[in-house]
Amino acid sequence: MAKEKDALHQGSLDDMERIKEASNFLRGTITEGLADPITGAISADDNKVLKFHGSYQQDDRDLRDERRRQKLEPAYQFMLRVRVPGGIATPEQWLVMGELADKYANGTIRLTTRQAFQLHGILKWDLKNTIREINHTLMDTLAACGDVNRNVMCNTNSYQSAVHAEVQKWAQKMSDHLSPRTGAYHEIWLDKEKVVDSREETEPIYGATYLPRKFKIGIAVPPSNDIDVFSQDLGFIAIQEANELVGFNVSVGGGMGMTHGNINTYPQLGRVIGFCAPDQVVAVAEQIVTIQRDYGNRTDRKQARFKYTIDARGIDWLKQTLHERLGSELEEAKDFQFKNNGDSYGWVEGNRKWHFTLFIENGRVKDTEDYPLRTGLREIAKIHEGDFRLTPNQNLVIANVTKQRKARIEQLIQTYKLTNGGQLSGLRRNSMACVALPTCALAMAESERYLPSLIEKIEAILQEAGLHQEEIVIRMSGCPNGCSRPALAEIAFIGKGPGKYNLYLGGSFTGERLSKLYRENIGEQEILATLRPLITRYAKERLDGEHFGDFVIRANYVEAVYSGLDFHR
Ligand code: SRM
Ligand code: SF4
Repeated sequence: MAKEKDALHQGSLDDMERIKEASNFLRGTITEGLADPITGAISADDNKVLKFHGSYQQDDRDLRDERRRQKLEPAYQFMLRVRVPGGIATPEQWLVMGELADKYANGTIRLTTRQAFQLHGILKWDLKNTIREINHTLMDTLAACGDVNRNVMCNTNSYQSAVHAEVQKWAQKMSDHLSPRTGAYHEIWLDKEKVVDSREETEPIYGATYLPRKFKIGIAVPPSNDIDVFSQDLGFIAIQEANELVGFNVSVGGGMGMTHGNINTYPQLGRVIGFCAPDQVVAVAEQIVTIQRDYGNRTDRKQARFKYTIDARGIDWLKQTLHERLGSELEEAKDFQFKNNGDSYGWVEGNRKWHFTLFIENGRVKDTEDYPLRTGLREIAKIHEGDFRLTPNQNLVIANVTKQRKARIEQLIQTYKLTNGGQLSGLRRNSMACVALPTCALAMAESERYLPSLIEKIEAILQEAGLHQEEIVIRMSGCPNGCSRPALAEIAFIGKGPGKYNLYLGGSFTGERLSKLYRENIGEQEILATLRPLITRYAKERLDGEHFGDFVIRANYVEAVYSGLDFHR
């Protein structure tokens, strides 16, 4: 243990550290808990270990009061997150996710803000079968959650150029390299025999107590910052010269989470510390992860993310430690330019194939009476010979469609009236909301179920101002954990209580600046009354090409924030 660590992190270890240590490389007593017929839940400790296996125990919060009245235990159910590195899934995998959603979950598929699948509402008795069936499709849920490296994000458009495709491969390599090595997953879910005595098991990168906190990596390919590279603990920015990938700028210490009222917690932007060649990228990732493993705060989980490790010790300390561990120095960072952090919709041609990006409101794939989205996508998956790409903005690309197959897919898009982003307002096209109620245990307010109707009301204001097609990034999170990355949005809402939100303004269209608190604890009427004059003035006074987030700063509504340390000032 390093000396500096002792000096900075006094106090007893967080209870989660005990749980990890006692779990015997993520086994805990999950198997026993799953077999217990008395309750639909598992123990509190196992629930924490279960996260490393990609699942959270939840209860339907819509039913909580009624069940309490009836003296029943909460309606326990499990959320399952399926890792999809870089967001690429085959049509077969898509079809299986749909089948599992019907068979075991709530009939919907959720595309997440980190390009993964989620199923909600799985009962304890069905969890094992669901994971097994996911495994049969060559996907897994290991390390989708927990104190490990999560789903590695990557620009979805690997068809755009050879560089995009190469970058995707590095994302996969990093993901594989940083996957936990424990046999627990196979033993618990796949009934695999113990290949080694679990007492002799090792985790070469993580060790027995894994990381102090979750860890996130993403690779952006400019000019698109679709993965919000500066929100990642570790971000890579692909640098091209003469259409060749020459390497990556390395960004460290981004993160979105905070706690209301606790100014020691804050969203932070990643900082670019240098440049590495492509074949160094896995080593850089490993060393950064081990630095966080060794120096991250294990006494206080609210201070345990990598951003706080860096902010406590300084960026120069990090660079020096990284250089020592790598045995070489990063080169000076290279120039790059981002143009946006959203998706563009509709058909594009690339690499002699066609690709259709479909807007999926808040990533929820379900059928409603007037919008049979799930059925439409299922019918497409049945005939699709390419693949599906889950975007970092909760949308979907029907990718790698041959010229011959395009007409049939287009016909299905028309038959099921699958919404082409182009028909929507610029605000909706750039919107994201986290899951929140009824499944998220941490939600303080609605998000996914509310943002669409709020946008409708803001759209009316935009329409009056002649700005219906203006691209504005709007995001909502049901609590300050920031799962929809609201601190990077031009207009952001963070849940404070039922029907009440803090309104933040001033993020940039490219995801390179944090937003700032503008109004606290306001409901819908006040939200609309607050936004109306801003939007009207923006329509009249904006400069040529000026984005809304830039305008609210120039017009002095909020200050520009480039460091999380200034977020609460
Ligand atoms: Fe998240 C916790 C959903 C992306 C920051 N997040 C949760 C939990 C598991 C709630 C819980 O701990 O009980 C939510 C489950 C809700 C549900 O019912 O499904 C949840 N997070 C999600 C997803 C599904 C939101 C979505 O609408 O897509 C995203 C899944 C991503 C994935 O596939 O891996 C999701 N979460 C994010 C992001 C965005 C990102 O990673 O790009 C963030 C902000 C970036 C970051 O990590 O700093 C994020 N989630 C959090 C945090 C705050 C962490 C912190 O630093 O304080 C928590 C709470 C925690 O970890 O204690 C959290
Ligand atoms: Fe839940 Fe909060 Fe994340 Fe929304 S931001 S999914 S409410 S933890």
